[in-house]
Formats: sequence, C-alpha cells, structure tokens
Amino acid sequence: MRKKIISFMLSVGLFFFLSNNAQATLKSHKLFKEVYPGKDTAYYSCIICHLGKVGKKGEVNPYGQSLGLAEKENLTEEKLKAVENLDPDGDGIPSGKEIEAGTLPGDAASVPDKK
Ligand SMILES: [Ca+2]
Repeated sequence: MRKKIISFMLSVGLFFFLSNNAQATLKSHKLFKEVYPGKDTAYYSCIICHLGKVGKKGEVNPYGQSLGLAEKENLTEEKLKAVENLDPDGDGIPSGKEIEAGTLPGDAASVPDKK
C-alpha cells in the first residue's frame, strides 16, 4: 500500500513538472509567431529552437542556446531581437536573415539558397 502511495505521489509530481515545461515551451512558440508573423504554417515548428520535432525544454539547437533556452530562461521579444545579428549555427547567415528567408537559424544545413 505504501509503495502505491509513493508511486502515485511521484506520478503527480512528474505530471506537474512536465506540464510546466510544456506550457513554457508553448508560450515561447506563441511569442515566436507573434514576433515573426506571416510565415508558412510549417515553419512554426519546434525545430526552430529545439533538437527534436517535439520540443523539450533544455534540448535545444544552437539558435535555442543563443536565446538562453538551454538554461531554461523565459523567452522574450528582446532576446529574439538581440540574436538576429548572430549566427549560432555557423552557416554564415545571421539568424534574422534566416528567419526572414524561412530557413532554420539553428541548423547549418538549412540556408536560404537550399531550403
Ligand atoms: Ca541555418
């Protein structure tokens, strides 16, 4: 019985931990769309900032790292604007230009001339 109670408490804790992370990620996603509107819907994907297709907080690509998402900081419009002139994926194109062109600022294989 005691094991079941402990197991239940851990499940409840894990649920709240995961839903907090998911909410923060969704908030960042919404902000990105607001700051950079008018893109193709497919562009607004987790892979803009994250390594996987399902964005997990902490598992971020170089662009996500430049935004401080690896340190689990909250995303702000100021942070998005502040990294527009940086090239975190090292492909020679600044993040702002990549977003304008619809390529991935955290993936060196995605550049404006080969989308
Ligand atoms: Ca790129």
